[in-house]
Amino acid sequence: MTRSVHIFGPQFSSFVRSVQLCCEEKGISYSLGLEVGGKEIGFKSEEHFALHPFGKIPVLIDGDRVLCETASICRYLDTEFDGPALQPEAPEQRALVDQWCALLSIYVDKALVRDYLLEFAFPKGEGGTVRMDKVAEAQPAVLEALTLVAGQLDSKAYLMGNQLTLADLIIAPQLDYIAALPHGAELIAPDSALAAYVERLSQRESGQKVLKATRK
Ligand SMILES: N[C@@H](CCC(=O)N[C@@H](CS)C(=O)NCC(=O)O)C(=O)O
Repeated sequence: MTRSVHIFGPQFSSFVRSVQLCCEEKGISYSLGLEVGGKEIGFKSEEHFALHPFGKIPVLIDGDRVLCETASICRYLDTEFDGPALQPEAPEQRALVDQWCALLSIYVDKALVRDYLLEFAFPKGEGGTVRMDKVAEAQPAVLEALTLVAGQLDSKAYLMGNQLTLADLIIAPQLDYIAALPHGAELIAPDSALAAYVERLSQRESGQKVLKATRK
C-alpha cells in the first residue's frame, strides 16, 4: 500500500499550500482537509489544540506521527521521504535555507498575509467592506518585505540558487496571492525578476496543482 500523509487544514491557507507543494514536489501521496481519521475536527476546538498547541494550521499526520509548524513539517517530509531533495547537504547552505524559511514564515508572512492579504480575504469593515485605512497602513511593510525577497532572489532562478528549496515553497503561496490581487501589478512590477519568479513557481507542475486553485 502506498504510504500517504494527511494535511490538516483548508486548501486556501498559504501555509497549508506550502506543505501541499512540498508533497507534490516530493511525489508524496497525501490527503487534505479539516478531518483527521475520518472525524471532522473543529477549528480551534480542544481536539485542534491537541494537534497544535496554538490552534494553528497546518498539522501533518503521518500514521501515528503528528507534526506542526510548516517549515518543520516540510523539513520532515524532505528527509523522511524519497524524491528530489529540497534542502542542500552542506551544513552552511542548509542553515541558510532554514534561515530563509524562518524569515519568510515569520516576518514576511506577517507583512504580506496576516496584516495585508487577510484584510482582503476577510474584510472587517462596515457591511463587510475592506478597511482601506488598514490596507494603506500595512502597505509599506508589504513593499519592504517584497524588496527583501527580491533582493535575495536577485537574478537567480530560485531564492537559494538554481535549485528549488523549501524556502521557495514557503514563499510561493504568499507571493501568488499578492500577485493575484486586483492591484497586484502595483506591488510586483510585471517586468520584474520577482514577477518572473512567481510565474516560474506557478508554472511548475506543483504550482499548477496547488497555486492555480486561487484563480478558479
Ligand atoms: N507558525 C505557523 C503559522 C501557521 C498559521 O498562522 N496558519 C494560519 C493559516 S495560514 C492559521 O492557523 N491561522 C489561524 C489563526 O491564526 O488563528 C506555521 O508556520 O505553520
